[in-house]
Amino acid sequence: MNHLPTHTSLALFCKVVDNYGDIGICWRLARQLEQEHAIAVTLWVDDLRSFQRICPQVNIQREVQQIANVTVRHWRDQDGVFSAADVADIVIEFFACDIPPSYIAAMAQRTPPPVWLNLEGLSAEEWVEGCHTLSSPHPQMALTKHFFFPGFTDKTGGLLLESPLLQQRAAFQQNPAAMAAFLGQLGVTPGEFTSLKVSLFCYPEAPVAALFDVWRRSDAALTCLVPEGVAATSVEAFLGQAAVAGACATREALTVRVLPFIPQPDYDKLLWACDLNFVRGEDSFVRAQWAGKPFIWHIYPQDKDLHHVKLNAFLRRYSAKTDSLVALSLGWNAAADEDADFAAIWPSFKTDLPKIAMMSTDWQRKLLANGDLASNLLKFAETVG
Ligand code: TRH
Repeated sequence: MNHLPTHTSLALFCKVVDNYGDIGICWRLARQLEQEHAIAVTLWVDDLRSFQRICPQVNIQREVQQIANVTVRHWRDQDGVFSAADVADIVIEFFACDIPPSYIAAMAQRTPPPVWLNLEGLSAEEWVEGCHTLSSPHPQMALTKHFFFPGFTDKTGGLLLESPLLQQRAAFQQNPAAMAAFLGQLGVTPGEFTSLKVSLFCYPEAPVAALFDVWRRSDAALTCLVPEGVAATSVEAFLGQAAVAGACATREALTVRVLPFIPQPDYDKLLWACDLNFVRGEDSFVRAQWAGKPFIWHIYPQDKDLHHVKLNAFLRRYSAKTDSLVALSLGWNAAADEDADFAAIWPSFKTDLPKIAMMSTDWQRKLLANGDLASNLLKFAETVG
């Protein structure tokens, strides 16, 4: 086994393809590597504006800035010129993004060459275990890249989890006054606090209007908290006004309240404070699993419905025995054989909520046994020479 140098440096390249997930994951990983493993991290980001939405300290005008002890560099283009001295001990490209050619050439000139990893997207599919840590030699240069896959088993890299997160969550959830104060700052009233609280984060295709119809006719009050810009068409139709932060309306049993898009740590608190979370993509999906609350996943849509395969792979691992959860998940993602009948699915799902909450705790125990992604990644980097 090789050893990483005492003051290990790491460059993480992040291209923001769409939305906030890519930068959300990279920023989380960068902070954790710095804070918990004393790694000198440089995060290269092409889209500072998206980064600023989840991390308000970002100054979109600056080429280089320090945030939470991480060096953040604006990755403008592929034309940068680099020498071996610029190259970090560990180089990570997120989700197969192309790092600048001159940086790769400088990597080949460095002695020793850096550990080069491609951090892949999360999937519960079985093939992931076979591809995790596979190597790919560069066709021309004396460099080898390794694939590193997050995942749900001990044959993958695990999931991102900061060491203090679960303790912070438990302290927050055991303190109803803190939860009420947090939601109060977002405009939630004491009456809404005692209703069934549901956070809603999804892609535009989600059948939000259909679910709103069912929730309106519920026998108990339900408050849906939705960040500004999410499911805007259905939210506006329900509100009868623009879905700007602070907008709110109650119709029959359902209150819909629009929240501002909040910084990442606050988004965790929102997940911890709600009784049910609708999440999407990768990062909020993982955070919902650490929140220990029931959640429904809206998966990022892919061509030829490839995402349905991924959704089913996850459901098989997570919830195969809870029919209402499977039915709601498939219906929410338009992945069922027939059109989903939410009026039938919702009541049984609601009845199953306590059982699903207990299942979340068991699930967490399984995930914890896999270790966390940042630690697993560094352990692997030590073995690569
Ligand atoms: O933004 P997303 O749709 O990202 C997705 C996925 O990462 C997907 O895998 C990728 O291929 C695609 O983009 C292009 O959803 P995700 O992954 O949940 O990321 C959202 C981030 O935004 C997450 O870090 C949580 C954060 N967030 C806040 O910080 N504040 C908020 O108010 C909300 C709603 C989210």
